[in-house]
Amino acid sequence: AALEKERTLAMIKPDGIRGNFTNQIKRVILQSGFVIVHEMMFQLDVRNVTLFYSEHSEKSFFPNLVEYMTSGPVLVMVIEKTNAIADWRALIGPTDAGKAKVSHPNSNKEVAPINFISECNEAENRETSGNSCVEWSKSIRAMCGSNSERNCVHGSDSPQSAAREISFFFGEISPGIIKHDEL
Ligand code: DGI
Repeated sequence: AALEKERTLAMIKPDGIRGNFTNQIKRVILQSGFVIVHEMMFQLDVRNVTLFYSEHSEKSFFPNLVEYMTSGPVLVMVIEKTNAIADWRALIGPTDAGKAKVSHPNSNKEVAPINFISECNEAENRETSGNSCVEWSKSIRAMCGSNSERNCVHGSDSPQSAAREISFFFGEISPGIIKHDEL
């Protein structure tokens, strides 16, 4: 079972698209052993964001989250490899991109692909996933994110959310069309 391939949802959020980080992020994805199974750009609207982030809809930051997520197109990808869900979460780094940047003031540095990081001995500022380890300073959010509000990428956090989020964008809908009533 440990060798079974897994799929997860990866998204480049509007700040990542605007900042021209798409190619760098996709290169890291491929160099880290993922296959990009589907990809599509979407312009989300308020209803899409409210459904996608329904667990946050009562939070004080929700209006900001909606404004951010609707501020431009997003690139949504289904990516696949063994341990994809945890490995992609490790690769993107912490929700608060500001934390990731603490030891990484240069936001344009290259991100290290997950398989190339073999040492990770520090107790803090790192994310481990199985045998893989990503230093936050080399994470994708360190490269292209700003803070906990604008963190440039998304990744499903569990098998349940991966299934829900993949079908949100790619299940039972015509490509490129989000039918609000059916989500
Ligand atoms: O799964 P993550 O994206 O790492 O984190 P999450 O599910 O806790 O939050 C989803 C998004 O909501 C996150 O990427 C940005 C936004 N968010 C989370 N916590 C805060 C936040 N936005 C603001 N302004 N303040 C927060 O504390």
